Amino acid sequence: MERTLYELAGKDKNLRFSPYCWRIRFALAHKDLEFAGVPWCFTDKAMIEFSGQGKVPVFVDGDRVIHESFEIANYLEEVYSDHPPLFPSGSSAEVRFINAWTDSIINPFLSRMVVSDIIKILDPKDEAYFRQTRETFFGKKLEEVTANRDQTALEFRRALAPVRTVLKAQEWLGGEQPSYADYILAGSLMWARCVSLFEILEEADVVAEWFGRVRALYGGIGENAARA
Ligand SMILES: N[C@@H](CCC(=O)N[C@@H](CS)C(=O)NCC(=O)O)C(=O)O
Repeated sequence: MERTLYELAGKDKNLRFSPYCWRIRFALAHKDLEFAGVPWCFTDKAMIEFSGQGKVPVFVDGDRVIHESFEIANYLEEVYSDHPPLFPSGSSAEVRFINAWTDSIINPFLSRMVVSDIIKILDPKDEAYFRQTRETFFGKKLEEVTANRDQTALEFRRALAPVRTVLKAQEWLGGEQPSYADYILAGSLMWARCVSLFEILEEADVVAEWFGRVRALYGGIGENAARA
């Protein structure tokens, strides 16, 4: 069966940088499922019109079309139940919290550190759209949003305290093996890593060490990913 993942890309079509698409990249690798990754730009709305909405990831599996990363992960778990589990406890219910925490706390921190770098890696056709929508959202210029990023990085690292606590007790957020919980947070960190050279984590941090372990999984798909 043919599987396709529509993924956000920059002017370099190999540079795939959406946090939500990275979650699904890792999830598909975990399940050992082959797929074609189709590069998509913010202004390519018509390309994914068939999904009934305007955001990626969009995952097509034969005649099934799914959007929303968490829904895609649930779909993969249900349909490919004989492949390694993304939710080893048998339910995605608790992981929904990590998804919500990452989206509502971690992603805004990351955005305040790297949003002005994103515009530099975009396909030129996306630049005006990105600047206009994001500057309306923040109520200021992108460059002003990241102006205090050294300070933001300190606050961000403090916000990772619960992750640090867990990783001091176990190797992965999923326990003894990586699970979708790992891919949620690592997907967001991949976003920052792919678009910016700004150091969001200190090297000696257990979170940085864990992120290195996630990047090394599945032949190093994270480690070897195209970067700015
Ligand atoms: N809750 C969605 C979020 C998807 C999302 O926001 N995707 C961004 C790319 S990172 C997007 O497609 N944005 C389109 C736009 O801003 O026009 C998920 O988890 O899949």
